[in-house]
Amino acid sequence: MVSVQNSVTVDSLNGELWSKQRAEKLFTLPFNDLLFKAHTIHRENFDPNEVQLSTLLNIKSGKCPEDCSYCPQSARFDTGVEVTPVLDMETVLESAKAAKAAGATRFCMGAAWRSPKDKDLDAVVPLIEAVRDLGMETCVTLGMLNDMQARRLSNAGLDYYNHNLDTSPEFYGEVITTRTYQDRLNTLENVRNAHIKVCSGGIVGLGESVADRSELLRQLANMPAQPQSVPINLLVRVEGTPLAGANEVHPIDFVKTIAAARIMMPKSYVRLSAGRTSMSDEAQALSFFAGANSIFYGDALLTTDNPLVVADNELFRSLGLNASPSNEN
Ligand code: SAM
Ligand code: DTB
Ligand code: SF4
Repeated sequence: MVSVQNSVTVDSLNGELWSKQRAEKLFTLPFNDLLFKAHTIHRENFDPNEVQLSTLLNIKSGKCPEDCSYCPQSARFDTGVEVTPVLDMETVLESAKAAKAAGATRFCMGAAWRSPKDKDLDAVVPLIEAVRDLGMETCVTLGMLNDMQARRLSNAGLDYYNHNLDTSPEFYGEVITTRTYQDRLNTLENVRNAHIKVCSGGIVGLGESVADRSELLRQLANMPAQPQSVPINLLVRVEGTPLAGANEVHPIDFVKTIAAARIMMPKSYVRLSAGRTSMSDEAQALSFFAGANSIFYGDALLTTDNPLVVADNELFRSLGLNASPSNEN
């Protein structure tokens, strides 16, 4: 007789902090055990057939002073990315309305700034208010924020602020030298204190080890409050950036990272983020099974391509997935 094991020994911790050892252990589990655990936790907390859709718009492109070695928008790398001032209201609203009509519930505006100046916020605040008036959730990612700036965005009614940790504290210095890990944690603290929901995650494929992936997730999971949204990006290897030649990530290793994120942050929306154009439908399906329940939806990310909306709609149809209805997240 075959005995079927219906539980695995690593449990999510109720309110306790994740130790390094316990987090790393997730990555050593047999794949089926890891996925079973992650999917079980996913079902306990979410409708397993629902995916939240966020659409991105780059409202200020290129010429960023930072040296993030993955990023096509850094002024230090020759990537041919367009340089633009902040987009006007009409262009932003047209894009947000199209995103809403296509089924997105959240509109995320990104700007290639190290940190916004107060006059930059003068331009962004009306955009947040106008997108909000369309009945969409708003998210912006503008770089580092001080306490006052976070409060200003909160007063404008901003729902989410995206600011990624990107990788582990140990590996971070290999990727970015122009701002510290602590700078990032400080921004996230300012965002939390201003009662804006936190969207924070990282990138897989920078050349990091499995221990670094585990440590990134541990940093996120052990925050005073776990981020409401956790984007897991697969590196988009852009010609001209120092990481253009980075090694490919095996899809199974990517899915393991999604599963560990689900287990360590049971109630967070885990977003299958950049890099989907290089993923098979099967790898995406496994990611949804492992607990991903949000995507970037729309034909472009910030400067690079995303799967076409028609292709995503077809993928959803074949998997029996539904878009989350508006204002439930
Ligand atoms: N400039 C702001 C900042 O860095 O805080 C906001 C925009 S920045 C482009 C937002 C995030 O996009 C980065 O933190 C990184 O995680 C992700 N990202 C940028 N380039 C990427 C790439 N080539 N592949 C995957 N993710 C990328
Ligand atoms: C996030 O974690 N990923 C998005 C969003 N937050 C801002 C950005 C992905 C950028 C991919 C490269 C590009 O298109 O420039
Ligand atoms: Fe600038 Fe953000 Fe790109 Fe870093 S990730 S170079 S801060 S736009």
